[in-house]
Amino acid sequence: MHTAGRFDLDSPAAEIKPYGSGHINETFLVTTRNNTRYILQKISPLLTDDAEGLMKNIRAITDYLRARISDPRGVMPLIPSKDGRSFIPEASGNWRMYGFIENSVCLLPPQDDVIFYKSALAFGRFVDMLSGFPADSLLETLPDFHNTPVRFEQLHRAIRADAAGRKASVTREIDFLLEREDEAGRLQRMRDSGELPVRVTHNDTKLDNILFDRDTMEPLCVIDLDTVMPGLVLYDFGDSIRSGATTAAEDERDLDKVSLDMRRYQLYQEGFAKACKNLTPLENELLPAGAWTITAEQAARFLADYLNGDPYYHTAYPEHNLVRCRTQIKLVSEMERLLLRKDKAFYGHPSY
Ligand code: ADP
Ligand code: GN1
Ligand code: MG
Repeated sequence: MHTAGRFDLDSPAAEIKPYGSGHINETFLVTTRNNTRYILQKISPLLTDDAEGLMKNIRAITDYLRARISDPRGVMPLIPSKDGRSFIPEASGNWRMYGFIENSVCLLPPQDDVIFYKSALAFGRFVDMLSGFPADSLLETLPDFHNTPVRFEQLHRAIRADAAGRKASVTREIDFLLEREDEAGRLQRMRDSGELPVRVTHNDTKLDNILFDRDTMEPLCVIDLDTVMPGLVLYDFGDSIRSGATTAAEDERDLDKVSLDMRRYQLYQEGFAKACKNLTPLENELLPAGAWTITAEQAARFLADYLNGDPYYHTAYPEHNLVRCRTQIKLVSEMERLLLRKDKAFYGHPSY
């Protein structure tokens, strides 16, 4: 029997086909004989081997949200296995099932300004709504996911190992990032010292992790909950800016096309602060630093994966991760020019 048949579907699966464009998990659209649709996912083994803990977090978060959101399409509907489990471990990996949120669309950035503003409201509301959720009851299933110093340590390790023999071709990118390593660790140090509050955050706030209503184009549901963990709200803000307030795709080859769209930046900031009502003055002040930090971190993650021979991110061609790293580096430069130029700490860095 196919894995899909082991879940509690309304009737047997009639069709199963690959779906979506995520970088990590494998996603399939399942249509049953009754024409009901479901989303089947194989959780990447590189994400975590604690699928039990991961699914426990997702169950707790979705139950909490369901008690507060009246729209049944507003929360990811987990479908248990026939024997009542939240995932099925198989030799091929750990599988889970969600109900398909019908009449919804998933939009890839860059989109228009109105959509982007609405995504700020949706992600801001998500953090705001979870502010009453006990953060320490969540398992840290992906330890150090946005611990930027650890991400740079992983880059150092990848450089030392040079497993794919690619180091010599990326010295410029390595130098650019390592010059910024110390500054990139600043927010994590402020988290460690207690200056910045730890909240329940989404940690992967790309536009394509929101489903919009196809008719009204209003945000319906925040999806991709694997990374919901205790974290800094600045990274949630920043990841949306990194991925959505940019003028080009994450894997654009022509760097002249890659810049920071300041109008988008301001719109997002406005929407996010409106929806996430209790940002502290320090958090408000550090929003630009959040955008810069996660973009530098993402560049380091793509570069480390490239140096390691691309084990983590799905790639379509051999230099895909390097191309992605370069767009992030260009954005880091643009952020230094447009967002942080008054901050002395960033003077003197060569631009890209
Ligand atoms: P990844 O971690 O690989 O990004 P996601 O959980 O974001 O995986 O899912 C991949 C894609 O599948 C999404 O971009 C979205 O288009 C679609 N998707 C996921 N869950 C649902 C759902 N419950 N209903 C409708 N579409 C969904
Ligand atoms: C991954 O799974 P997806 O495509 O939503 C990654 C994010 C990165 C992003 C870069 C679990 O997101 O952290 O920012 O790629 N997710 C995980 O596009 O590593
Ligand atoms: Mg996703």
